[in-house]
Amino acid sequence: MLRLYGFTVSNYFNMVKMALIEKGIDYEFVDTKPSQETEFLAKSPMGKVPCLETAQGFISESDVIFDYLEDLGEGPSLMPSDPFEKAKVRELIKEIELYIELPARSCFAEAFFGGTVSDEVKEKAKANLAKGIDCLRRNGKFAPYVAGSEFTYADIMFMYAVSLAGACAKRVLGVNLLEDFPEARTLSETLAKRDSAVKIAADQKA
Ligand SMILES: N[C@@H](CCC(=O)N[C@@H](CS)C(=O)NCC(=O)O)C(=O)O
Repeated sequence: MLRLYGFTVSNYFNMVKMALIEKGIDYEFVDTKPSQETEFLAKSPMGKVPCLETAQGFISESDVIFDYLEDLGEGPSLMPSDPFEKAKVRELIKEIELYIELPARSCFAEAFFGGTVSDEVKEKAKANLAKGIDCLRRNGKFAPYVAGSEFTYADIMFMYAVSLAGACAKRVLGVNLLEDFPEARTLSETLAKRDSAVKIAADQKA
């Protein structure tokens, strides 16, 4: 059986967990924090979570794990089969991670962990987040899902990256990221009602 390493408040862990639940793939949860210990680095080369243990070895990086799960061919497909549409899903995943999740993450220490970040970092994050949100506004379809009419891995990335970025931006930057973006707010609400998201939220609370 697959084993998923991570912890319940990690947004990336929850992305992979959502994919597994949506596809109905059984897995074992291994409660694990990121670590630079040699033993964990042998499993996850950057010491990050999530990582997935398979019969053949470990895989890290959430979008790569998505591709692996899809290639297993189990459960409903969360990726279009058309090469162009597939590329558009991957494009959105990458844009949301690089241009929304990561700039927000630079302020996570202050938003969620009782630390502080410099004004310089905040200014940079604010400018980059504005660009990332504009990119999503231009490239997202919201019809009703982010890549079009079907629920895909891009929605999973959207669900756990944009919501956390929004919470972080509100706390640290005093910015309402989705203020002028009703399509994104509606999608967030729709996704939060999925059985998988409800279960993940309950596990997080517990
Ligand atoms: N690009 C990675 C990011 C994973 C990530 O940043 N995970 C966080 C937890 S939410 C982590 O392990 N942070 C520890 C670190 O950066 O060393 C992925 O797609 O899985």
